[in-house]
Amino acid sequence: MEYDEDKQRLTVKLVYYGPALSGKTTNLMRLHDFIVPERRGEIMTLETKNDRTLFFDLLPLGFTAPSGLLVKFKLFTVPGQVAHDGTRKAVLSRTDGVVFVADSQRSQGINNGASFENLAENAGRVGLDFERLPLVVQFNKRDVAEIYSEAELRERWSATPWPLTFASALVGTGVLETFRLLLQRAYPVLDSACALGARHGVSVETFVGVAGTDSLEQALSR
Ligand SMILES: Nc1nc2c(ncn2[C@@H]2O[C@H](COP(=O)(O)OP(=O)(O)O)[C@@H](O)[C@H]2O)c(=O)[nH]1
Ligand SMILES: [Mg+2]
Repeated sequence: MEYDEDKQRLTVKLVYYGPALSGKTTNLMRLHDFIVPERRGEIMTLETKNDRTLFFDLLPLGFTAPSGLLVKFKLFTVPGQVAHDGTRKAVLSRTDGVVFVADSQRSQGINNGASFENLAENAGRVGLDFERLPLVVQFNKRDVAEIYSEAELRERWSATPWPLTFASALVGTGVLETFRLLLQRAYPVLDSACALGARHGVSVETFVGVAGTDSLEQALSR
């Protein structure tokens, strides 16, 4: 988060994290498809040595709260490869919410676990309180064979505080649901940091609806 009370500006940062090839980029591209064109910026790439980070601005011009506060959103993916830990840390810094994109395939269980541990470690390293970090765990690639069942995954994650979503980012299912859930989880933390509701007149409904997203059908027919 970047919050400048004097200048009345808030920039919210949301990150898609996870192992290599789990579908982080695909989630971001699909989400971009769903957002009405007036409310999205171009997808851009930050490229360093064979390492790509994708990002785009939601509401590039921001939306103005009743208080006059200008709110902007920045959405990022991180490179999943082990070698790119430095980039992951940099992207994670001052993040307001994370979607952990896990690969549902049974063959990917170990990679998911390692990446999740890496998220917890890096959150600590950049000074985020992992326990309080708004986080949604998405199991992607539900359309593929040889995947963990929903029941198995729910059982395995039942002792954790994080909500699970199930998606096929390639098709687009679950992408918006995941994003909205993240906004919902991010709101209370931002609200306590900068009084979004009491001071700026931004309700959780306004916040979650900010992408102005269409239905899947509308987006696909555009
Ligand atoms: N079948 C299937 N393939 C997917 C899905 N999401 C992503 N993929 C594919 O998985 C590969 C890696 O996806 P990508 O988004 O680049 O992964 P990233 O490394 O996490 O950014 C690509 O070939 C995608 O088309 C999905 O839900 N179902
Ligand atoms: Mg990617």
